[in-house]
Amino acid sequence: SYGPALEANSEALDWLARHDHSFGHFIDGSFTAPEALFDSRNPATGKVLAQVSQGSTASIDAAVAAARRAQPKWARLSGHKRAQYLYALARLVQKHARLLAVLETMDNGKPIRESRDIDLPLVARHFYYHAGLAQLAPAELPGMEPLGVCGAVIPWNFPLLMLAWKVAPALAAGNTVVLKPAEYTPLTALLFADLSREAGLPRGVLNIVTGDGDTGAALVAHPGVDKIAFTGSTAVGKAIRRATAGTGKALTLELGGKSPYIVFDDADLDSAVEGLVDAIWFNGGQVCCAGSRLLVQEGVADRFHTKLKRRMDGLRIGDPLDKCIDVGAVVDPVQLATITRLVDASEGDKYTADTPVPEGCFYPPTLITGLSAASPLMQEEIFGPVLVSMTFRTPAEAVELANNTRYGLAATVWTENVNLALDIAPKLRAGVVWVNGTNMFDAAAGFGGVRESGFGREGGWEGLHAYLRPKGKTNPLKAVAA
Ligand code: TXE
Repeated sequence: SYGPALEANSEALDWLARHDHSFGHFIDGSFTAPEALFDSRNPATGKVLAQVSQGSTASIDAAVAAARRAQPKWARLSGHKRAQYLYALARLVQKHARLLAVLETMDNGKPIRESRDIDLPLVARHFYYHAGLAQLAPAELPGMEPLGVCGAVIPWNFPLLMLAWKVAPALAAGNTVVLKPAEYTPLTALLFADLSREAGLPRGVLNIVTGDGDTGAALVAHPGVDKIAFTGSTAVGKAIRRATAGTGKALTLELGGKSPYIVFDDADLDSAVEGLVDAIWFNGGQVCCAGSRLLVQEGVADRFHTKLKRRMDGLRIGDPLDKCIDVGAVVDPVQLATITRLVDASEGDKYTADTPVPEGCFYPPTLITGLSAASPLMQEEIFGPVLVSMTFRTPAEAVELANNTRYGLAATVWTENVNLALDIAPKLRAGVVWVNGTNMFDAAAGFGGVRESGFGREGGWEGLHAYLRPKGKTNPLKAVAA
């Protein structure tokens, strides 16, 4: 299957070659000389795609300084003018969608079907939507001003989409940005930097500094940063909250999850199985809101598990550039080792999909049953293609089990009984509840968690509010008195 895949690759390989497979940071509108290079690999092949720079405190200083210089002028532009830049970015994402999708798949290991049909369209949609908000905001939100310089620290599971979630609203609201991509997947952000030049984005408005957690920590600690937007692990999110406590920095956190997927006995079981494939095997389960905890009503549990196993056996795992592949590579051997360790340590009954698994950084779709509600795999994020399952008897028990973790990102409910769905949805502690469907995203719908899944919303007007602050110009009491 590598034949056509390699051909599809050539545009991405050309782009890497144009940069000599070696990248500095993108600061003040151009790439800096590379510093302290480290490898970015294709997890499916283990091959080095390019080398990128480990950002030092000095590079963060330079990026923040550039963002500070650019911010007042960017904020003074009319919303209409800022929208023109965001529309230009959206159109360039569409124009280069194939190149971006292939590069994303090569850097991350996700199936090309997903990067091409899901990630890239959502990225473009995010920029289009926020171009609209940029135009409307001055009239709709009078008296609001941008925060200033926003630092964005993003994860590797949706590298370009997470960039879009942070960059589009920040720029729409009149902020400038310093973005730190994840160390496993920096390449599409660097390609996006190239596109931002093509769009004519004024220099300093978007800056990208690559590197690991130390680079992220330097950005978080920088006194010239007014807000941090973070998506990643709960542990790092908590560390960032501690690091920003006692400063005036604004903060939004989108963290981990152990989202319940609840199937009632009256559900359309075949559709619920299909939904579950999306919930836990989309992006190999490396999704913050993955429906990783199946709760299935006792009466249909055996039937549902049988159907599910049959469907698991049909999943095709392998070369992510092959259009027929359902499950690609795990992002990095470190993550693969974590998944393996967690599953091997678990006492449950394990079912492994009866499907060929290539050598290398791949993990088979796995179902684990027979765990207690308190067991580590029921409580903690695995972030891999591993589903845990429990049964329940009553709706009340389903709600209790669903809420029995420290997280609260998403929840999914399958039932043909609309009254039941409407009754339990408000009782589920989650930022979003999907009914008879799953993984439904749109730029207009604010996404985010409760409890240890974080706070703040991304998308919609509420997402824009996270990049603005009110500035009182008149005393409303006086205005009333007059
Ligand atoms: O995440 P990290 P990792 C979860 C998932 C996964 C686990 C570990 O369970 O198995 O986290 O993944 C930067 N200050 N999620 O280690 O470390 C880092 O460089 C500032 C869920 O990759 O949280 C990267 O850019 N920044 C999640 C980003 O934080 C720091 C997606 C995320 O990396 C930093 C990813 C620090 N001290 C992992 N330390 C989701 N919610 O979708 C690291 N970083």
